[in-house]
Amino acid sequence: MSACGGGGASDEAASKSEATEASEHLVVKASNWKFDQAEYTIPKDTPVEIKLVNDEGAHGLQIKGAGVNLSNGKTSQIVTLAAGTYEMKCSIVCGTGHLNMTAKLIVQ
Ligand SMILES: [Cu+2]
Repeated sequence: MSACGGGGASDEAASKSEATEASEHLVVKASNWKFDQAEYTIPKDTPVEIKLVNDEGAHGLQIKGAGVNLSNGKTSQIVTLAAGTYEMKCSIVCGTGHLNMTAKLIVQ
C-alpha cells in the first residue's frame, strides 16, 4: 500500500541520533552558593535527563566533558554518557560564593 517503495520503517522517529526520551532523571538543586549534593550518580550509556532547579538565586550548571550547559532559558538536557567522573560547576557568575559551586557527576 505504501506509495514510495522500500523503507518499511513504522517508527515515526526512526532516526535516533539524539535521545528525546530519558529513562532516568537527575534533578540538581542550586542555592546560594552550593548544589544540593556533593556528588551525583547516574547510570552509564543511558539517556538521562539532567534538570537544574534554582531553589535560591540564579545559577547555571555546566558539566565539563559532557556537553551540558544549563542556564536561565534552558533548564534541562538529555545526555547519554560514558562511565567516568565529570566536573560540575555553576556557569553563571552568581556572586561571592560562585567558585564554591562545584560538584561531581559519577557515571557508572
Ligand atoms: Cu555561579
